[in-house]
Amino acid sequence: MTSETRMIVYHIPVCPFSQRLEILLDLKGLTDAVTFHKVDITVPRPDWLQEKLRNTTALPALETEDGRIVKESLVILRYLEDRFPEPLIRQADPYRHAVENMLIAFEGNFATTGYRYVLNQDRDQKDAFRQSMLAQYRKLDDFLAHHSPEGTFLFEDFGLAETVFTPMFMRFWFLDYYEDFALPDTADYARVRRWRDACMTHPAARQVTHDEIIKLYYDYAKGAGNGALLPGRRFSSFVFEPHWATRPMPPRDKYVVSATDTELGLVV
Ligand code: GAZ
Repeated sequence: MTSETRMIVYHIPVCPFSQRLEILLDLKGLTDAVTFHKVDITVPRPDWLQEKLRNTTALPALETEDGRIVKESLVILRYLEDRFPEPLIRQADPYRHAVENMLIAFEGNFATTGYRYVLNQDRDQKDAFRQSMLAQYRKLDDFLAHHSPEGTFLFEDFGLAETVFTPMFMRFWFLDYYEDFALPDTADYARVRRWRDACMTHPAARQVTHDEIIKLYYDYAKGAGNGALLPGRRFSSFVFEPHWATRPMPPRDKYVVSATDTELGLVV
C-alpha cells in the first residue's frame, strides 16, 4: 500500500486513548493498515491539523483514505471493527456484546478517578483518593465475578473490554510509583486483579513500558496535565527529546520534592 491509500491516526504517542487503537490493530493483524502521525502535546498544534479537526484538540483522530475524520477512541475502535471485521474482537452475540459494553461503560469514571488521584497535590486528601480508586476496582471486581467468575478475561480471550481498559491499567503504574497505591491482596479484589494482570501482560499490549509511563507522566504527579508547563520549568515531561529512556527515574515523593528540568534529564 502507498501512504495515500492508508488511514492516518493523529496521536500523542503515550496517550492511553491512542494505545487502544494500537492494541486493536495488533489483535487484528492490521498494524500496516494505518499510518501513525505523532503529535507533540507540549507545543501548539500545527494549523493544518487544527483545520482538519475543526479546532478541537483532543486526540486520537483518525483520517480515512478519502479525508474524513473520526474522533473519540471508543468510536474509532468500533469504526475499525466495522471496516475490518475479520477477526472480530468484540463479541458477536448481542447479549455478550451488551455485557462487554456494560463493562466498557465504566471506563470514563475509572480513568477520571485515577487521573484526579495522580494530579492531587493535597496530602490531606490522599486517603480519600485512595478510597475512591479502590471503590472503582471493587466495581470492576463485582462485575467480573458475576459475569465471568471462573474466567481470566471477560470472555474466552482478550477482547474489546480488555482493549479499552488495558492502557488505563498501565497508566496507573503511576499510582503505584507516586502514591504507593497497590490493590489489596484480599478476596474483594481477586477477580479484578486476575483480569488486570492478564491484560497488562498480553502480547498485543506492549506499546509502552513502565518506566516510560513513570517518566512521561511526572508532570501529572505534580498537578499539570496534558503537556502543561509547571512553575519554574522550561520543559514538559512529555517532550520527545531527550528520549525518555535516557532520563533518570523521577523522585517518588510528589508532595515534597519538585524536580527541576535538569534533575529530570530534560536538558542536555
Ligand atoms: N475521550 C477522548 C478519547 O479519544 O477517548 C479523550 C482523548 C484525550 O483526552 N486525549 C488527550 C489529548 O489529546 C491526550 S491523552 N489532550 C490534549 C487536548 O488538547 O485535549 C487522560 C485522562 C484525563 C486527562 C488526561 C488523560 C491523558 O482525565 O492521558 O483520563 C480520562 C491524555 C482527566
